[in-house]
Amino acid sequence: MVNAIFITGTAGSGKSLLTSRLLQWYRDNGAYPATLNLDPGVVSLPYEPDIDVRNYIDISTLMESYGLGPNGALVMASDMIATKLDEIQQEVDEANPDYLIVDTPGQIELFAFRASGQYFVSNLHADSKATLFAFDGTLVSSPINFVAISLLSSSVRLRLKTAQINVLTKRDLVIDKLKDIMDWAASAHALESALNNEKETEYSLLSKDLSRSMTKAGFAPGMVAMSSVTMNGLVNVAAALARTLNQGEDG
Ligand SMILES: Nc1nc2c(ncn2[C@@H]2O[C@H](COP(=O)(O)OP(=O)(O)OP(=O)(O)O)[C@@H](O)[C@H]2O)c(=O)[nH]1
Ligand SMILES: [Mg+2]
Repeated sequence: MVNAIFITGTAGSGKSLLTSRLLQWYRDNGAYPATLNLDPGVVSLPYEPDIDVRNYIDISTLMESYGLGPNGALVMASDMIATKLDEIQQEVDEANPDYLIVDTPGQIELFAFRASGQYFVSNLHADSKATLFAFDGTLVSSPINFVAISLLSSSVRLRLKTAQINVLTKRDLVIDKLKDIMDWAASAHALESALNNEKETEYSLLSKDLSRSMTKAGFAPGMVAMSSVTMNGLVNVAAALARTLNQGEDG
């Protein structure tokens, strides 16, 4: 039974550290997890990936062979991820983990919004799949920003088409705002009243319209808060994943 968990989120939101924490959490709980690094451009990781796209795609070779700059090479590398699916699938099948934790590229647009990432997520064979979207706690500084990141989360869901869990990362850094943020996530009413108090009327109106549409469309961002430093909330992330992965199985 391979459960694939795709860790997505804005750049620097804590995806890689969360990958390492989930890996440890599953190990500590007697499961057999494995990690897959899908970021061809990453230089160092807080864990030793079991499967690594960098073994198949090398940014510096692409730069030299095609005369590309670092960004061009990164785009090309991202587009090549899909072409390495068979080899990566073979490694996954050989490892046959209970949980395959997939760390995705820092630049979310290179993974979620180009064809390659979507192809990879939908064609990887796994018994159950879920996407975790990391809301960087330090970016959710206002209700308007909260809506803006929720839109990004919704748009990742539209692209990857898997069950999705929204996770507020770095909760240790936003303790003062935590209650507000969790209220916005839990209640459309709380979010609207917070938006009503914003000074930028034009933007708060737009944010309200957008959040209503997301709520209506079932994109309501239920949220789990966690910290990869204190580990507070990690158990809730694992519980949300268990629920979501099980639902995937039934459906
Ligand atoms: N205080 C605190 N810092 C965190 C937490 N999670 C991650 N960080 C820090 O945030 C920075 C980015 O973390 P990463 O795990 O590399 O984030 P990422 O999303 O993988 O980054 P990219 O792949 O480059 O987009 C690092 O300096 C981490 O140590 C957290 O829960 N609390
Ligand atoms: Mg990373």
